[in-house]
Amino acid sequence: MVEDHLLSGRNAGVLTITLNRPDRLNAFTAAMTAELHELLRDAGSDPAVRCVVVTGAGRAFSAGQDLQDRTVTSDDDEPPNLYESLEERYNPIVRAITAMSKPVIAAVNGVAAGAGANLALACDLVYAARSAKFIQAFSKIGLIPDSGGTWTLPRLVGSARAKGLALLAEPLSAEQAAEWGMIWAVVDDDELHETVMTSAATLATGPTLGYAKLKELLAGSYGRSLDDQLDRERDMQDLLGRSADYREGVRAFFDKRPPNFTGS
Ligand code: T3D
Repeated sequence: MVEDHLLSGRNAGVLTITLNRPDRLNAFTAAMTAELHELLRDAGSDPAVRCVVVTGAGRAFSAGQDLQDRTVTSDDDEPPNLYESLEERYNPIVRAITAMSKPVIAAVNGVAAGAGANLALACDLVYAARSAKFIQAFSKIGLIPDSGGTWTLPRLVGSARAKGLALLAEPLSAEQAAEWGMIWAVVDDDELHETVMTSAATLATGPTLGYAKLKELLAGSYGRSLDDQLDRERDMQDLLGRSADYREGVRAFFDKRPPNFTGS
């Protein structure tokens, strides 16, 4: 049974998913990635979920792929099918996070290595505990950053730093990651949970439709000209200007009270 390798709980519109194999630093088995994908997909289509938090149990966020599931130690071993592993396991998770029409927060409680690091970086907001580290561990085992790493890293930190991280596979401290703009914030270890849950509560009561359109616009912006992007901002704003949340936000402003957004 994989269920206890992933814990999930919902409270006031926030779905929290906890990677829970602490003795293996929450390394991913095939069953875990399948279940994580299913949870994310379900969260995406459940209107009662308005924010998702992903975190890890124990001292790690995740050490990436479980290397004990890879039998490559003898020359006679058949190579594992990594095409299939990315196509069917990791890529769908990254797509589910980035395409989800609601915010996804990574609460990086400890070391995040390999796919563990890049799944965290695919999230919309990344908070890290001060003791956490990010490691593009791939080159140590002859691989390249996957789970979107070769796309996400240069966009977050620029090409020079992306190359350094990927080539050298050295641990990057949470503080350095925040300084480089790779993550949103670093907080003291004992404040991580509360800080993340406060943000999650804000997002879960925010204008969910607006957040969805924001994610869509930002994600697509890299491949577009400013001219094209201006047109799309115009179209999105036109749509959001007709939403219940816009009406409520403006009313609340004049009533001098907090808005009661429904996400529609
Ligand atoms: O294969 C595919 O499907 C392709 C997709 C690939 C995606 C990937 O993620 S590839 C990258 C895989 N991950 C790694 O290469 C990271 C390997 N782990 C480490 O480098 C280190 O463990 C860490 C830097 C993350 C943490 O170091 P440290 O010193 O804090 O802990 P440790 O002692 O190395 O690990 C603690 C235990 O967890 C240890 O087990 P033991 O000796 O106590 O029985 C260690 O073997 C185990 N562990 C850590 N990472 C993994 C793991 N077991 C299996 N798979 C792991 N990835």
